[in-house]
Amino acid sequence: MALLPILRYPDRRLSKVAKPVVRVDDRIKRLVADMAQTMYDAPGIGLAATQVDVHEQVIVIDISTTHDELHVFINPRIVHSSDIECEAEEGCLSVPGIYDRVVRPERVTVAALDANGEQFELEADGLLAVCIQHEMDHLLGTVFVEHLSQLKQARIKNKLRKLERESA
Ligand code: K1U
Ligand code: ZN
Repeated sequence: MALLPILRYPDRRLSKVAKPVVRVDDRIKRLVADMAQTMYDAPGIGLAATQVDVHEQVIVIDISTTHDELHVFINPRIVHSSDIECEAEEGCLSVPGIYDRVVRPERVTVAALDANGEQFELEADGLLAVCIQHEMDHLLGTVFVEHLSQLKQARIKNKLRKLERESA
């Protein structure tokens, strides 16, 4: 297994749209294992392949505190979203140190392939639903800060550029 470098917003590669996985083969299984290790190491509760510069539809999520409830979603599709929405605080490993509130459907049902290429469906609410939608946005080339106002986005970009200059 390997730790993969995570792209930082506003890297333009975060805007790429991921392609469907054609076959869940050894390459994809290795990618899943590396993404899980990278997520746990960060630490985070989710990671999309886009964030590690792989533009294929792969997501890993584990919202447990024990790191033993890994969800793998390959070629995920939202098959149902609730009309009721809720606002929750989000963070992102590609936007370190920035947290803000985003409004999304409260409950989603997602259909996907698992790490063995088997089809499954999962109904989620709470943090898992937020995280699934956040990671699926990454596969479409959207970072959560793009749900915020233009003013907030400009402030976040300035803050991250300043931090990058200071650490260079
Ligand atoms: O970068 C990512 O997409 C991962 C992101 C997932 C996420 C978090 C919160 C709301 C929506 C999506 C993170 O994991 S940010 C880090 C984080 O939230 C966290 C880190 C350690 C322990 C618990 C949470
Ligand atoms: Zn993210």
